[in-house]
Amino acid sequence: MSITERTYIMIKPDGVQRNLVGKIITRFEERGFKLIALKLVHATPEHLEKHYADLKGKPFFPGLIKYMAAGPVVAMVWQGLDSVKTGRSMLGATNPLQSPPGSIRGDFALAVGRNICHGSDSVESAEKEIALWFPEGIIQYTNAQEQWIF
Ligand code: RTP
Repeated sequence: MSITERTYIMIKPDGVQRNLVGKIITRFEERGFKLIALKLVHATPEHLEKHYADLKGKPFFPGLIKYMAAGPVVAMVWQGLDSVKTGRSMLGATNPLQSPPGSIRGDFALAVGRNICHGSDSVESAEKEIALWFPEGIIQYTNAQEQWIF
């Protein structure tokens, strides 16, 4: 666990179209994470199949790719202490009905196939996902106070 741990967080097409981008970003900002990359991307099915390669073969896979390709997503990298695990707990469970109030899915979503956001499930997945979604690399910047405020 380190203060420079990075996670890949993505607001899915339904989250974008339901105008939840600001609310989701605010939660990560207010928790204390640092935004180090962000862009709006309308991903191709081929790109999404790479992102979800581990799920190929699942019965919901074709529907998942169609859903994720239906509109732009917000691709983001957030940095901070235990960002991968904490990011997942902020999102809630995969099935929003099992997500507690206070989590993003628990507050804003109902269905597993429309769960508005994605978060990396391990540091290794985060590294792969960041490389897939930000092949151009990430801009580095320093907050003067970041060493003691988090
Ligand atoms: P994500 O990758 O999107 O953060 O989700 P996750 O790790 O919590 O869940 P995962 O098992 O990796 O599933 C990826 C996404 O596939 C959709 N899904 N649909 N039974 C279903 O219809 C079903 N199961 C999963 C969800 O959009 C899930 O987030």
